[in-house]
Amino acid sequence: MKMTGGQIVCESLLREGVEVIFGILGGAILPLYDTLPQFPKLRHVLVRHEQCAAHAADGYARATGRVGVCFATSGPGATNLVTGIANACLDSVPIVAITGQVARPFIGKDAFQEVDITGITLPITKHNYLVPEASALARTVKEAFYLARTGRPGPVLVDIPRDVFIEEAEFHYPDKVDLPGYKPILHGHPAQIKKAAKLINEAHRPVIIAGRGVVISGAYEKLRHLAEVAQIPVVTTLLGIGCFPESHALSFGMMGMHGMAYANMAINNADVLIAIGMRFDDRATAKVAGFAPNAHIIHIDIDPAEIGKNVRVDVPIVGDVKVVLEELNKLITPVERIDWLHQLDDWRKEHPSTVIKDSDGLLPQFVVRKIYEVTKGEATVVTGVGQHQMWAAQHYWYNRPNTLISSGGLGTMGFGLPASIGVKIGCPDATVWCIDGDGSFQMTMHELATMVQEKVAVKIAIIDNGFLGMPRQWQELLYAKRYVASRLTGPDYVKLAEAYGIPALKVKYKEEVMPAIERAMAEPGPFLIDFVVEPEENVYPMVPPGAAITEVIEEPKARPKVLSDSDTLKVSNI
Ligand SMILES: Cc1ncc(C[n+]2csc(CCOP(=O)(O)OP(=O)(O)O)c2C)c(N)n1
Repeated sequence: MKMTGGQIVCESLLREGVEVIFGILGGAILPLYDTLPQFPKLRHVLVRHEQCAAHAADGYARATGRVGVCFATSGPGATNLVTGIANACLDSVPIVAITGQVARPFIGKDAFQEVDITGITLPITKHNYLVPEASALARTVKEAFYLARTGRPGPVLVDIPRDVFIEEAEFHYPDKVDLPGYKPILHGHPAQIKKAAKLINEAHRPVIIAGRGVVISGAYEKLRHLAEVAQIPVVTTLLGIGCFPESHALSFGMMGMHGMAYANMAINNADVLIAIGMRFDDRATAKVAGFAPNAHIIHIDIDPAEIGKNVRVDVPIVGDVKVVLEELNKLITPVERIDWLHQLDDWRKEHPSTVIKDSDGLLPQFVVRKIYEVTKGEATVVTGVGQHQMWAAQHYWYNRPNTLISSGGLGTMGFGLPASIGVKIGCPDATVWCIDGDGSFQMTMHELATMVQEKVAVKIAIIDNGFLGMPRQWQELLYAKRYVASRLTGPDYVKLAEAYGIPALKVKYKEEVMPAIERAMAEPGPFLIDFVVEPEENVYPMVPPGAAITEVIEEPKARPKVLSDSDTLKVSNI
């Protein structure tokens, strides 16, 4: 059957099970938009900035486990996607970005709105394509989705010249892809799995570090089996949060720069570390030289490029986490580890890390905890980047995968609001809270309009400290309180929300917190709360940059009045 290029793209998207596209139109991609009404099963969500189309597709993909899709026109539309694509790349999120390009005769002529988007996105996509003719479209879309979701997932960009959308070609959707150079390894090497099992069975102080790979491969049950049978404590990376229930007795919280002190101590004292679907990011490991000095390290990851990249590994296992754990679990002997688990519990008591101190003022941690209480831990929390992101990770406890959705690798301020739109559209029955910083929110707050137009019932909590808080904290602790360019004003967020048609409240006092959250929950549509919190509250524990994972600054008993360069770092070795 003959179809136009635009029709082929839409039909191919339907064949891939796509239901939602986030995007903004423009000249080069108009012919594709013109065909959309012929495909009513494809819902198009008009965002207000293409970066947010990519973030919404990203949030949708993380929350649903499906591939997120975004559209943008050539030139500025395509370049606006770049941050969102890089964000998805660093967090291994499967998205397919379709961009319009200038028509073929204009390519290379610096035509109006021409940029080399395949060149620009080469290092931040898993793969990208410039499609030369309509007859190549179906195969290309098929490959793009296959590449995005298989192996280590990631973003794929398909750039399509305007005249290719108009050109006609025979439509044939391939059953399978033929990519000879691309064969993700799913099964771990049996000899390596045996070695790993021996190490685990002989270990005295083993620790599991679980990362986003566990979430991606859906290996929660296998992970839980391993932990329970071998009685191994589980710590997670930021993006691994929720892959192991945080209410479980073997859960020892998030590790790393703002992780639980006791999680870092567990790692430092481990004799065997089982790192599963994580990549030893520097925010997780802190100074590599001081990382787990006494441990044999087993590293299971689907991407061979991650093995040995950041830390030395004794037993590398390349494969899909779920498939490898299935095999590994067969070789694990049940054991009791009373001493090790007691020791960890003692450390947890000595360094509790999530106690919220008494304060007359409104503390951000208190706000997060109250959202946890009102939502009974059942919400999906989406964050921006900064202190509030860490408080959302520390003070809300997650028992299900994909319930904390946050920008880990790229650390993209502005991710929260658009990603929460994608999450809510992907999971309409979920209660979705966007816990955002006032700085992060101001980067993408125009997406309130998208929320209203598309009737997306996200609840928004702005942790309004009047600062770009995380760099301010660094300035306080590392730059003797020289607050250069970190003070931040903002609009009246209540009036702003109301101008968009969203009901909103400002909260300044502790007593107002619960009623406001309850009011937001009772509202059928979106709701915004501006929580005006203590401006100079810090995130603890904190491993200062350059320090080892156990060189932790814990919550000080009292804030020093004046900090000088020499006494800024009160680091204690734990
Ligand atoms: C796009 C982008 N620009 C700059 C930064 C550097 N940065 C990290 S956190 C932060 C401040 C975040 O402020 P806010 O959203 O208000 O959150 P808070 O730390 O106050 O909770 C900045 C500027 C970043 N991560 N992303």
